[in-house]
Amino acid sequence: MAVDEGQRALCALSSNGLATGPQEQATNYLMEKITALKPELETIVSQLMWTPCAAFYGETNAGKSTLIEALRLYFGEERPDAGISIGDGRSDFTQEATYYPCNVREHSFTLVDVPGIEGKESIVENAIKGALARSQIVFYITPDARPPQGGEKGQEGTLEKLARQLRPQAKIWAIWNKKVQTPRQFNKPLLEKNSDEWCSLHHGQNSLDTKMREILGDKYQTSLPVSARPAFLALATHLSPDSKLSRDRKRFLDRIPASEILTYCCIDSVAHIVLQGLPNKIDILKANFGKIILLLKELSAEIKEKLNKDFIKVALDLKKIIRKVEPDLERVSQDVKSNLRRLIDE
Ligand SMILES: Nc1nc2c(ncn2[C@@H]2O[C@H](COP(=O)(O)OP(=O)(O)OP(=O)(O)O)[C@@H](O)[C@H]2O)c(=O)[nH]1
Ligand SMILES: [Mg+2]
Repeated sequence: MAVDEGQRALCALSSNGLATGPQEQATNYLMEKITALKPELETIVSQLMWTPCAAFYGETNAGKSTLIEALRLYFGEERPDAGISIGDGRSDFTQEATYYPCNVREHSFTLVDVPGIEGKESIVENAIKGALARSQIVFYITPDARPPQGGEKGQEGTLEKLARQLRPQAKIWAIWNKKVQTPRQFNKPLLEKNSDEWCSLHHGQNSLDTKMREILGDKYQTSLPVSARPAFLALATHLSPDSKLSRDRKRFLDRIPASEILTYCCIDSVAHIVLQGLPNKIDILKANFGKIILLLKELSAEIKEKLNKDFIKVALDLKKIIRKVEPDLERVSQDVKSNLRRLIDE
């Protein structure tokens, strides 16, 4: 690896007889730093996400997995196991974050199924944290149009939990997943203006929008309605014929054409946010380079401070060494860059 070359360059310097006394100490110090840099860089690079992520986050049973299943089909993925991640109503069904890579035309991104926030804290907390840290968009999915409850007497309620877990996030939307049960419900729009649900989502001090904006500030965008299960059923053309999902699909499609179901369920609006709202590859590249450069800048500041403190007397001599090492460091940095580019291209 490129950093090894840097080490070799410094070794060569000391064996050249250039570095003696404090110079040798300085060289040793630099070598130590470069050796320590290697695993740190490797850890950072291994944690970087190269495709943008949209996380589906919220209470257990809200319909996160169902909505992701619907979106994957909407984005053109044909799978024999469609519907497999949908829970059966037991709580804590999904305990690990699951990452689903998607490709839509030139656009590559990942949909992240985050464990339910009411799952056993010790089991799911880290998985939730990791998934949110990687995502540039978060959808908070809720089956209830009313805002989440705050805790009583200093206890953490759902609202406080959201405020805590969503803090480092970029953009957040709330999605009200209306659990439509029968095709008869299609007689009315999914969300009627000025209906009780509409007011719960959008109107007044106690609306979901107001409460979410209070805890999340400008990162919060708005709330929108979907109905995940009928959308999934309309899109799932390859279900095994004797499954419950298949019977449910028939129940809806016997009454309403698939295209109408999809329009009613508002799956378009979520797909649009994913496609338009995620950063492009260049932005992701910039952000990832930024993280690496930050580490290098911190290291360089540390070295500078140490030089000023301990090696100022031999600074002039050191300058000579640095001039000699410069081309090697330049090569190391070029190699790191090209290795990273190769990683991204893979
Ligand atoms: N009727 C109806 N049921 C739905 C809808 N969306 C989800 N469900 C049902 O709600 C249950 C839970 O859905 P999931 O998608 O597994 O919920 P989840 O948010 O992933 O839950 P966890 O994985 O436990 O966090 C399943 O039985 C779904 O079929 C909907 O739009 N209408
Ligand atoms: Mg789930």
